[in-house]
Amino acid sequence: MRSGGTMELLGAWYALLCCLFLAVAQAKTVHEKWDISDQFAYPDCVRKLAVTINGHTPGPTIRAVQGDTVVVTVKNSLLTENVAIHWHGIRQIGTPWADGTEGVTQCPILPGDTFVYTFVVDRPGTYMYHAHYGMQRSAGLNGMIIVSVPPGAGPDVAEPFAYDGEHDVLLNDWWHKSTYEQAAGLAAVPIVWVGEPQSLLINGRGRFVNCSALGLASCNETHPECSTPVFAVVPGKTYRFRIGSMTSLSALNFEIEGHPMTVVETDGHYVKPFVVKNLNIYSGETYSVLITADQDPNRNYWLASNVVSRKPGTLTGTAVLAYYGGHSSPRDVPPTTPPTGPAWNDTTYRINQSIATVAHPAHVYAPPPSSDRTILLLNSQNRIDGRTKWAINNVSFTLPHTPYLVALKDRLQGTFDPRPPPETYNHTAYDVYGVQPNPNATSSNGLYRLAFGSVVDVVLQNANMLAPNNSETHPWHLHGHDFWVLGYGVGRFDPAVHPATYNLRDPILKNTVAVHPYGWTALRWRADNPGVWAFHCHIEAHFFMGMGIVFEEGIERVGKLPREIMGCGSSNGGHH
Ligand SMILES: *[C@@H]1O[C@H](CO)[C@@H](O)[C@H](O)[C@H]1NC(C)=O
Ligand SMILES: *[C@@H]1O[C@H](CO)[C@@H](O)[C@H](O)[C@H]1NC(C)=O
Ligand SMILES: *[C@@H]1O[C@H](CO)[C@@H](O)[C@H](O)[C@H]1NC(C)=O
Ligand SMILES: *[C@@H]1O[C@H](CO)[C@@H](O)[C@H](O)[C@H]1NC(C)=O
Ligand SMILES: *[C@@H]1O[C@H](CO)[C@@H](O)[C@H](O)[C@H]1NC(C)=O
Ligand SMILES: *[C@@H]1O[C@H](CO)[C@@H](O)[C@H](O)[C@H]1NC(C)=O
Ligand SMILES: *[C@@H]1O[C@H](CO)[C@@H](O)[C@H](O)[C@H]1NC(C)=O
Ligand SMILES: *[C@@H]1O[C@H](CO)[C@@H](O)[C@H](O)[C@H]1NC(C)=O
Ligand SMILES: [Cu+2]
Repeated sequence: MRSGGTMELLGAWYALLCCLFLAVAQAKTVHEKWDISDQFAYPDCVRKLAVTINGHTPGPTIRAVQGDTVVVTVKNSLLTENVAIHWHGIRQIGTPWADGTEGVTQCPILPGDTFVYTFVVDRPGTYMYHAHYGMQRSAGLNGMIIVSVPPGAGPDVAEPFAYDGEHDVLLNDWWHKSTYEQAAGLAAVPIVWVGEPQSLLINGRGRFVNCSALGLASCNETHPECSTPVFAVVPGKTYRFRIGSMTSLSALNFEIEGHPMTVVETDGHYVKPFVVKNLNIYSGETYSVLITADQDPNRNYWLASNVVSRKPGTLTGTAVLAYYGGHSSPRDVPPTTPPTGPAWNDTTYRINQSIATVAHPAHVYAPPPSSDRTILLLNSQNRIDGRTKWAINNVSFTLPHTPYLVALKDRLQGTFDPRPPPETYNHTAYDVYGVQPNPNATSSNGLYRLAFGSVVDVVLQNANMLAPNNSETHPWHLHGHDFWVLGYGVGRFDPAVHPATYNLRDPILKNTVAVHPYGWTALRWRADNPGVWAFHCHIEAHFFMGMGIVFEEGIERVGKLPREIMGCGSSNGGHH
């Protein structure tokens, strides 16, 4: 559902109709046919070339029921650019080749080629999809995946909350420079940083200040693609807002003016409900919140998206919550100024929300009480040959030309660095608050190999950047798994002390988690999904600069690889 004009016309009963429809429909296979092309778009009223799906950015919302098979036929109609699409939050159990991660699980889809992604959505929840090739996600190739609970589901699956209607909110940030210009700048000596976004988008719409007053020739403030999204509510009803963040850079704070939100789901897992005035959401995360339309129905209210964790240089992204049945019209601009969110640098406020996010009491999946292996991952900003990079334990990640999945399964030699990364990195000597005397690092495409079925703990350790007194938030995303979030801490992680503070009682399962400034975040999961899985910072520029690693597990259990994922590097796909 793309909100905006459609919502205005269809009114509040749309959501009810939609839920009725889902309860009746029991499709076993959901087919999507996508044509990927460059199109001029006006997401913030300024014309820009965007990578679109069937002409749109964001792309269509995929709606399925738990257990359905989703088949997406992707035709790459870009003239000169490759494509790969990742299904963010879908674990791809039994289909590791459908993960859509270029260089890890597949070769890119070449211009003119068609590739079919087939996978099962095995869990209800709120998920997303996006390009996983170069910095293509930033160019607009993204959207939502909504998997609903099958009718008559048992208590282990059924939602432990009720609502009358639903709205979907995809948050994003947006730049006017092309992704090529951004990528070239990031790789330049000295670096040309992408800078703060020009606009913040809600369901693909925003507003770049007052661009016509600025005299921008490419500005069209009456273009329908940048009309303000409107979310309709009926007084007294309770709504589920499914919120996802696809930002390339920004950590966001989302608020619905005057309507406290009860957090009930994140990344497909039910949360022990807690109430917030506004919600911090990091790139790659999804949340469901409930609000009740219990305010004065004779006016409208703002939805607001604000940058946190970085000093904001972008106007608040806005949309309108429109009450039906009162004296207001969906087009009425709220009489107030949009909420500005919490102080951008109030890290404690954001850590509080992270800590409050635990499993719903009726949906606790207890983690194994101990792990077989602990991997400490130091996140640092470094230099290599004068270029600014991000490194993990002093190694900056580069993608190989042959996808690991093919290289490992088909035992292709010499396609990546066979030396495993230095996993027993000595953190004791590293001052996480200081500027490093020697910022040089190395780069590698070596990967971590996990014993199949073993339990692994990963502790992500944040640190100071190249500049003094500066540490950012990094949202880390794991492919192929959900992990238990065992704990957060500030300062240097001490393996002799901090594991005793882990939450082993009711930790939330997630696929994306924040590593707060100067802090650490501890995760645990079982390496039981045969395949090769990327684990990386979800900030597009950071992954581009090397902030990621790759895990292999159970490669010998992976079924026969489809030839379609091959054809690059040493993987010739049978074209002898
Ligand atoms: C809108 O444009 C005017 C004239 O160029 C400028 O003075 C004003 O600061 C702009 N407003 C914003 C919010 O940028
Ligand atoms: C702005 O976009 C609308 C809708 O496409 C179009 O009708 C109008 O002519 C455009 N205005 C300008 C100044 O280009
Ligand atoms: C946040 O930044 C403001 C300036 O933008 C500063 O005055 C304030 O002390 C900072 N607060 C914290 C908690 O660092
Ligand atoms: C964080 O939570 C603690 C305990 O609930 C509370 O006392 C404190 O005020 C909160 N801090 C912020 C900045 O929200
Ligand atoms: C860091 O690397 C640069 C080359 O990029 C070299 O000139 C410099 O000496 C190195 N610094 C140290 C401390 O090794
Ligand atoms: C780690 O570094 C510290 C400080 O330099 C040193 O005392 C300690 O022996 C090192 N530990 C290992 C396992 O090398
Ligand atoms: C990182 O690697 C570089 C290059 O090998 C080395 O000069 C530097 O000392 C290492 N830094 C740390 C903190 O281990
Ligand atoms: C960094 O912070 C420390 C302690 O908070 C302060 O003494 C120092 O002046 C700061 N340095 C810069 C460059 O801001
Ligand atoms: Cu990052």
